[in-house]
Amino acid sequence: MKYKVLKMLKESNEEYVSGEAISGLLNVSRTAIWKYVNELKEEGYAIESSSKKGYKLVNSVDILNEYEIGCNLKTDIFGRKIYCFPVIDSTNNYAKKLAYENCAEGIVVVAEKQTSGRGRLGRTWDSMSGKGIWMSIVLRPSIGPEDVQIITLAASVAVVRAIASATGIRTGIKWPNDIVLDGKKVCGILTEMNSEMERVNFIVLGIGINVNHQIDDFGKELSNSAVSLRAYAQGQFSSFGKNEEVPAFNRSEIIQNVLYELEIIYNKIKNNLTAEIIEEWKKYSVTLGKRVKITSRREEYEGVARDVTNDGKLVVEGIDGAIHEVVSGEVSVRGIMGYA
Ligand code: BTX
Repeated sequence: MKYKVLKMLKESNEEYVSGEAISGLLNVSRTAIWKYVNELKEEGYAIESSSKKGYKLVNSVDILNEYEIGCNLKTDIFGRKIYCFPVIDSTNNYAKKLAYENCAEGIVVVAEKQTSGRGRLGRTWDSMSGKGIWMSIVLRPSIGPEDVQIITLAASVAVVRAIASATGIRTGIKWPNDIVLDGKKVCGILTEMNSEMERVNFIVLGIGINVNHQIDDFGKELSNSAVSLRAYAQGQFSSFGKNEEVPAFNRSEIIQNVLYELEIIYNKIKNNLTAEIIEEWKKYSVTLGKRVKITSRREEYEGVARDVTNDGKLVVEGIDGAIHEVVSGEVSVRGIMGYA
């Protein structure tokens, strides 16, 4: 009901709407409307109240909730049910819980802040409040566990496209799961699965995008390796030092675009069009052709990243000339000359 009130206020285009009109249309008391308006204010909406004229929504620049994400969503399945939290341990954990409870494919979990955001291989993901997109989506593809790698690569292509269409910023992909800008990480993707020998039960696709951070928001540890879309747009990392003020990006709009692009690319996977996805992935790659160091539990070697197979493995030519096909699950890849 709260969001029905919000919808009416938005539709009035910054004109006052009387409490009477809202309560008449929604069939609830004026006291209840007053309560909903207060809840909306707590979520960050600027709503002016006048005892004579009613309520007026002044602005709502970058607020994350089910309504903002859902209202312009162009998908059929992805994000049709959205859970939004002000704080959560990890959106991947909650999405996994829903998946175990048999939730439908395409359910999305979003949080303003994560207290235990996770990266790959036990690493942590810094997920400060109100600045980024910390989201997870439940997938139930009919593929075998050996084919899951393609999901991560496809998701990176979708994120690159979504960021470009929402903000105009062109990002690159570092195999397997990072989206980068000027050699710094702007987004990480964590694909976790639950499977049997032959088939995948579900996948939780976690996506973390740094959106509106200022350079100082990243602590000492990350200040050289992380970037946000806004900090990049402001030129905070540019050697030209332009440092312009750029308004905050609308995170809901970016999420809508991510879900839209993900659904398109996921349908390609379902229709066995993975070669197309890999072709596009290669266009955005910042890894191919670069010297890399591969570290796994068993071995460590250097070489040149030559190609990506149609099932998403990185083909590395070792310095001894041996060709390796690398699966992302257990390795860390480091660019030797810069961030590849
Ligand atoms: P990753 O293991 O490739 O990257 C983790 C590494 O990246 C960390 O060790 C740190 O050096 C660096 N890092 C940590 N936080 C940030 C940040 N905000 N920006 C840039 N660099 C950072 C990448 O793993 C996968 C991350 C997925 C995050 C999403 S958020 C929603 C979902 N829930 C959850 O718990 N994880 C995923």
